[in-house]
Amino acid sequence: MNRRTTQLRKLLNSKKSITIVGAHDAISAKLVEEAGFDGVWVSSFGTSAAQKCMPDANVLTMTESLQAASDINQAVSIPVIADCDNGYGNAVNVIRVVKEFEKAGIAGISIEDNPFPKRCSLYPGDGRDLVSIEEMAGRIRAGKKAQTDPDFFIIARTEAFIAGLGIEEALKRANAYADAGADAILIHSKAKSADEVKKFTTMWKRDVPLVAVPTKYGSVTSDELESMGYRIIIFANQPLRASIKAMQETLAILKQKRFPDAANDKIVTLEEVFRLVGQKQMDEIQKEFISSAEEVPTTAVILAAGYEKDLMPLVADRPKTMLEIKGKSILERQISGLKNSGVGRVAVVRGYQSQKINIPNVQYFENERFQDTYILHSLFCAEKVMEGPLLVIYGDILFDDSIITKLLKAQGDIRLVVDRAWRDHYFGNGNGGKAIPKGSELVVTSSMHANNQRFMSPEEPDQITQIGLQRIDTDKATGEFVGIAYFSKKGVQILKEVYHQALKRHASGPFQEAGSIEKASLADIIQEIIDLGHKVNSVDIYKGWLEIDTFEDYKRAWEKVH
Ligand code: SPV
Ligand code: MG
Repeated sequence: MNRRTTQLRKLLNSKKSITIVGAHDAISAKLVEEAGFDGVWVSSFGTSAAQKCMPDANVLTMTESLQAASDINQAVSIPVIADCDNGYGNAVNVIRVVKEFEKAGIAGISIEDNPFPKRCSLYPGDGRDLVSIEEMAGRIRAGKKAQTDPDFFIIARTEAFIAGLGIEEALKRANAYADAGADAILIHSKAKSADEVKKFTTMWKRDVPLVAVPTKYGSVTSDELESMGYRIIIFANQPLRASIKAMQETLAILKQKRFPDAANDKIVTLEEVFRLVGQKQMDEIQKEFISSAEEVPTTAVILAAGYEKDLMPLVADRPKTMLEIKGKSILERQISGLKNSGVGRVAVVRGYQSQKINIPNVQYFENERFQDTYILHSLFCAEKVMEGPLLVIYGDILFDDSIITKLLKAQGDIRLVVDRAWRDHYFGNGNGGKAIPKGSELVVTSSMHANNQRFMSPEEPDQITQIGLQRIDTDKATGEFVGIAYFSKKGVQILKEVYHQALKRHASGPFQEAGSIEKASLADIIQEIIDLGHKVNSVDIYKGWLEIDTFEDYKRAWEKVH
């Protein structure tokens, strides 16, 4: 594993100097990384301001600072150096700091010789008391002893110049901290020019690297500091100040103009935020690991508009979907099965005896022309709720809940439930020669022989190449579409596009096997979708469903259902 500590060491060994930039939160750290800097400085000035809107004076606890540093560390892959102020106390505190920050994967920390609580080095006011050299050296020794990763990097920072103690004191302190084991010495200065920090380098005779923070003497370049001998250069707070300015300007525009778009040229697009936070990667994770992620808000549209005279007098006073089997209608059974399988919303398209369908918590659509139209037209009466993921279910079938679970878990943007046992059902077990009911929709799939033997692995989704009845030679058919279909978001888009194109192209004349588009079945549009080159997958079942087309079917349902 490439530890950030080791990364930092390697970087320092490979370059004359590195420039790291202050971040105040995770997203600013990400921007520092994207801008191409060598590392991130977790500025106590920045995190105090941005996270808590508080002064930089040890007001934030060690735990809060650790949390900020850890968030920042996780947002980037470059090394992070955390500004740990004075170590939040004495050597005892520093030991805990080292353990915690090391555990969080931070590459290194900086500890300064301010007392606790500290006061930001840049705040107005001359002079300050520092802790004794021995006290600070003790913090560094304790920290170095506490680290378990040999590459963990501890910067000792002296505030000798900030306190107005002069170069002799600065050198004395720097030497003592180097002796204590510091990996680098930060010479802080708030002089208006770089002369002070430059002078220091001329008197520094050791090979312990030096660190500079050119905030107040900000006209000096990294290259100039490097040539003076500085190895780590920290631009400590410019991103924080940039964001404050940008927010102030944007807010002023919003206040004045009173509409959000007025600020558009001052702000990044939403897509830029999506990109920075890794929305695409999240979607990929969902696709890879959460098989049902897309299905969470699935809508089911149940098609129950039709009138079938073959079922008279059973359907004299109610639509077929309201036929009761052992005290519960087909529709009630369907809805409870769908809810059990996690389907979020159920819509029913009504037509014949519409007023008889009134189950609560269901959204209703009317196919007022149910007598002149067929299933496809009914489906598009519910177009408003067809956004995907979508289940389309015929209102006259009974099915095991497990079929829906299997369908939702399967692959592909368009999936049809196909009964592979259809041949047995119509021709086997002494049923030989029984006619295939006229509404049956048979399918041919790419990987099945007519004898129902697969020649592809069962894990591969099997594709439907043909669906219908007239066009399919019963000898070639490999299954029967049971009247349950699934469309992903993309699948719904395809369905809608193909349907609306077909409405225009086939305004008159036949459409697939149907006499007209208005009389088209779901199978007709599916065939059109296949003909246009889209994939439609078969989700195989072996029985587990019943269609109520005749009085015989209804009787059988009574026998089978409990
Ligand atoms: C910080 O960025 O928090 C620093 C540098 O410690 S300074 O603000 O200059 O003290
Ligand atoms: Mg600080």
